[in-house]
Amino acid sequence: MIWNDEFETLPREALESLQLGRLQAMVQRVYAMVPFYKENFDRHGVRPEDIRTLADLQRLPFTLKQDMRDNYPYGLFSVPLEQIVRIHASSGTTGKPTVVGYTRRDIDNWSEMMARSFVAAGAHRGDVIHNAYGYGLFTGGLGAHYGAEKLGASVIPMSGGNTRKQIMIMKDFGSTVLTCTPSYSLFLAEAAREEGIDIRDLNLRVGIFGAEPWSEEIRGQIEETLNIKAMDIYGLSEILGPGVAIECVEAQSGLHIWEDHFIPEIIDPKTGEVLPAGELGELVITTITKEGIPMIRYRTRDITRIIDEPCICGRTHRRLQRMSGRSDDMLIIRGVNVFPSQIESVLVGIEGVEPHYQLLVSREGTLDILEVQVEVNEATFSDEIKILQELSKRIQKEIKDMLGVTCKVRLVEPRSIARSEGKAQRVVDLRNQDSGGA
Ligand code: DLL
Repeated sequence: MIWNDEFETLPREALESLQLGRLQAMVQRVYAMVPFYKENFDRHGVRPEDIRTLADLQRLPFTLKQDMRDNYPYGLFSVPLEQIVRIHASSGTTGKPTVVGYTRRDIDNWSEMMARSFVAAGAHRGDVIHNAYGYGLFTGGLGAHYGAEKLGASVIPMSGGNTRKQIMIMKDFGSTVLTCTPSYSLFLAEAAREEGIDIRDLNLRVGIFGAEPWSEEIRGQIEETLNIKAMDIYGLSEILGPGVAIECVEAQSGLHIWEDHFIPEIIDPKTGEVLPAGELGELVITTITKEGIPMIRYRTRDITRIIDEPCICGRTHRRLQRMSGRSDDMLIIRGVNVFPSQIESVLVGIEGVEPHYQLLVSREGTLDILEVQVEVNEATFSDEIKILQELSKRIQKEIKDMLGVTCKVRLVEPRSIARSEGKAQRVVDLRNQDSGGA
C-alpha cells in the first residue's frame, strides 16, 4: 500500500527535476531571508544563481548544529514569528537546546510524510495507534500523532512513562500499532510480563521504532518478544522530526527518504568530501520545502549509506541503510572505531544475557577503556560463579572476534540497568570526568 501514489512513485527524472526547482527556490529564499545563510554563502563565494544543477548543491557550505546554537533561539527562521504555529526543541546534552519552528504548511507536510511513513510501515486506517513517543518539546509524540490522524487511524496519545498503565491501555483498547523507541518496546514487554501478561497475546501487529540507534539483531529480538513486525523510522528535529525516512514493509531493508522534500548526501565526516552512492559516511540533508527553518546541507552526524537500487515496493525514493550510529557516539578503542550498535548486535546473539546493556568508557593515559555492562537473565544469574565467568569470557571473545577490540565485561543483575521511557543511554563517558578529577 502507498499513501501518496503520485509523489512516492514519481519517476526519478521527474523527481530530480522537482528537486532542482525546489532547491533553487529554497536557496533564493534563505539567501534573502536569513542573514546567517547570506553571510555563509558570501563567505564561500557562492550565490543562489550558481545552483544550476543538483550537483551544484555541493558548492554550498554546510550548516552545523553549532550554527543553530549560535543563532539561538529564532535566528535561522526564514519567516516572521507570526507565521510560526509550532515550536519544538531538542535537548542537547550540554547547553541550550536547538529550537525549530514550523509554519502551518510545514505541519501539513510533516503530517503527510508521517502518514506516508505509517502506510509504508504497514499501518492503515482502522488501526489503533498506541503512541508512546514523548509529547512535548520532543518531536516524536506530536509528529507521530498528527501523521496518525492524517492517516485516519485512531491514535492514543499515551506519551512516555507510566509503563503499567500503558500495558493496561494496550490490552483494553486493542492497540494494533505501537510507536516508541525500540528500547522502550522491550521495557514494555518486560513490564507486561511482570503484570502476568504476555505481550505477544495482545493485538499488536506493527511497531514503528526510532529516535535511537538499534541493531538488526535487536530487531529480531523485538519481533520475537512482542510478536510484531518492527519497522525502523528515522528523523531528527533539525530537519523535521520523525518521518524523514522509513522502511517499507515489502522489503524491510533500508529506509526510504522522502526525496520530494529532502536531498540526502553522504560525506566523509573528516574531509567533508561528498562520497558516491553506496559508501558509508555522514548523512547530510537539505530541506527543499521547509518554510519555518529551512536547512541547507545540515550535517546530521548520523552514519549511513545511500542504497541506490530500486525497491520492490515501487517507491522511487532512495533508501538509507539503517543508521550505524552517530559519529559523536563512535568510540575509538585502541584505534578501532566501534559503534554501540555493533556491541549490541554481538550481545543479542548470546544466550543468558538480556538486551539491556551500557557501555562505560574511561581513559587510562591515552587509551580508551571500554567496559561492557550487560544484564544476565534470572536463570543464568543464579548459576555458579564459574558459569558466569565463562559467560563473561565468551562475550569478551565474541566482541574481540567480531570487532577486533578487547573490552572488559561486567555481568550485572537482572533489571539493574536503568530503563528509559525515551532514548536509552547506552554510553556513559567517564573520560572528561577522569581528566578533570586528578
Ligand atoms: O529522535 C525524532 C524521531 C522521533 C525519530 C521518533 C524517530 C522517531 P531528535 O531528538 O532530534 O529527533 O534526535 C535525532 O536521533 O540524529 C539520530 O542520531 C537519532 N535517531 C533518530 N531516529 C533514528 C533511527 C528524533 N531510526 C537523532 N536509528 C538523529 C538510529 C536514530 N538513530
